[in-house]
Amino acid sequence: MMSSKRTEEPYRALCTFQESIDNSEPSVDSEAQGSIYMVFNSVKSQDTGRAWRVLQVLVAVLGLVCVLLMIGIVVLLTGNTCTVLSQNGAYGSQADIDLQNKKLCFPKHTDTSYVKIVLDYEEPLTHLTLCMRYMTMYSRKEQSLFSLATHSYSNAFLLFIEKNGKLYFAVNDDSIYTHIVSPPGQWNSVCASWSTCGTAEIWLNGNRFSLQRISTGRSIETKPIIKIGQDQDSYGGSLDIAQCFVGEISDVYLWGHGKSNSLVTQFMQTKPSTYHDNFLINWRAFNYTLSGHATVMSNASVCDAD
Ligand SMILES: [Ca+2]
Repeated sequence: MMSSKRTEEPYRALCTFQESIDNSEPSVDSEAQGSIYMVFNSVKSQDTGRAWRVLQVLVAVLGLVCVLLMIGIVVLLTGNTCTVLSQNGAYGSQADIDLQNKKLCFPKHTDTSYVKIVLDYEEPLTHLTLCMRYMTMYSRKEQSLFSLATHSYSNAFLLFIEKNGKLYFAVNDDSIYTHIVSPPGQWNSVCASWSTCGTAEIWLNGNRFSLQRISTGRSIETKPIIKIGQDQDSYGGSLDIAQCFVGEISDVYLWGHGKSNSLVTQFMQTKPSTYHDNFLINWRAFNYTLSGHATVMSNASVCDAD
């Protein structure tokens, strides 16, 4: 029995050791392995969150860039970034526009409404002829039809209606009060001509009037500023609301030469379709800038002047 006992003891010891291994707490290596696994999962979770946030920011930035690109494309396609509009919605500035069957409308008493024309002839002018049509309802109001100012003279070439309804003409500040009455409430055709010889003439609705000599020997300087519908008392400025034109104007032509009876006769009789002369201002190729309430309308439209 003793021998049997001795034989069984090593086996039992081995089984006890094996049971102790099977039933023991996790070993040190197993704990470390679990910790690493947990840390790995934690890091993995943090990385996923950070990547998600980065992705959200990228999507937002891309969306903003797309919106800005679309705005840029729309602005480029419309191409109106540099166009100035008058208060009535007409284009503020035009070059070489044929205004046949159109008119300029000056509906309000302001010192800001006018049509501006800048000329750039190279030599001082020794002759000048202006023709235009106009209509106003006012019979007792100072109104400037055509004001050409140079650096030296604010009234370098001025056609004006006096308070008594008579036409006033000035060249290089040398002025003439005429007895020519401008009838209100109808379209009037007027031409005014001058040369350095001092000769000055006005035609109104087919009637010719010779005037006394004005601005003899003095030519009209280069780089003038023209304002239709306002009177300039300085070069390009000093406008007076009391002298603004209220009504309608059309068929404005300016020639850098003296009177031409056939040309004036043609203008007075009809609305000419073409003139074969060298124009400084041509209604059929008009270069102008609108300001304030001044606007371009078709002849069939109604200009609601105050
Ligand atoms: Ca004035």
